[in-house]
Amino acid sequence: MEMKDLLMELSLRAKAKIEEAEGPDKLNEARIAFLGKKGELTSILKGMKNVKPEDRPEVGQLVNDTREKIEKWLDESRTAFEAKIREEKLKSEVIDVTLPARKARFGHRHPNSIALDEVERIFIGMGYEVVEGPEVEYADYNFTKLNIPEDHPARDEQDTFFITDEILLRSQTSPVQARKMEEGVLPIRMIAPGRVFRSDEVDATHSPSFHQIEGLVIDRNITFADLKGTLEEFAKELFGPETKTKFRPHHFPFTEPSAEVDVSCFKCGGKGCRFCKGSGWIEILGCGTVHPNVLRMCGIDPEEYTGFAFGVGLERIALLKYEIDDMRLLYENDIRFLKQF
Ligand code: 2U9
Repeated sequence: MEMKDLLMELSLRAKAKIEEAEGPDKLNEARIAFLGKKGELTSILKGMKNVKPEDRPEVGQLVNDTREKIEKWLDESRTAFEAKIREEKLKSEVIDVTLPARKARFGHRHPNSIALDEVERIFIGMGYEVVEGPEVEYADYNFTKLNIPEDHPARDEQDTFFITDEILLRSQTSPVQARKMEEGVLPIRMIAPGRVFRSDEVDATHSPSFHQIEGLVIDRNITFADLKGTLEEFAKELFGPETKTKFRPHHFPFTEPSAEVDVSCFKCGGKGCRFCKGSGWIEILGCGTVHPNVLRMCGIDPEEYTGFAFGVGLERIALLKYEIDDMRLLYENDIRFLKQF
């Protein structure tokens, strides 16, 4: 066959092959078969030596035209496949914006966190700062500086988790206040919330690890009256404006005089109910005027400065506020329980 006819026949076959290709892979096979190094067009070119020299420019041109033609068909077909693939991808990714949205699942705040936020809000409103400190403490800060002497039962290994003779897991957040007093910047108006540890068996009202919020105010001329006014205001904000408070004499090593504070039952208003065990009162915290020994040991002159302090159990507040009857519920983190707050 003449070269011209060979090329014509080749381009017809190439066109048919390209048209029937089902995808980019088949197109590539066609490209290799017709235009590749060992492809048909190359082998036709090898036949150029048999073409008469005067015909070579024309045949050469024809070879080039054929190559360009086949390349053009391949390109067109590849572009069409790409468009088709893009279109299918778009179709598969279509989002129906009219569908109702899936409901997002939110986490829940722990009752302890809600109660702590509430207490912090109240004291920040009265000008207090919130201060935190280490959970691993020196016995010196946890006991000695707080006027708890060597032979005090609170120091007993049965009550406190000792790490060494001098280092322990704090049994109260008071060391945070002792550290603050030692900094020597007065006056002080602070609360110290945090985790504390006591070697207690777990039951409905006890746990080896719980949380306290302690407060401390140090300034000139601070009296028990300031303490009473502050805690009455706190009780009203936390349990409602009708809440009454009762200060019962008590004893703590770090305060003198000391008191325990009861609030009128916010469930029955003080008449007596199951919630307050018929008494009309609920105990919520301990407090007192800071013992002069504590001031002295923390570098403050008790002749010039006085202060008051108080301590509340965070879990106790959470249990009361949400009428939960077992502290263990606060630690189990059962989502069915937490969901309710
Ligand atoms: C300094 C001086 C005095 C902190 C105080 C209480 C009374 C108290 C208990 C309540 C229930 C602890 O959570 S509980 O078990 N606390 O009754 N705490 S006065 O007095 C301080 C603290 C720091 C420097």
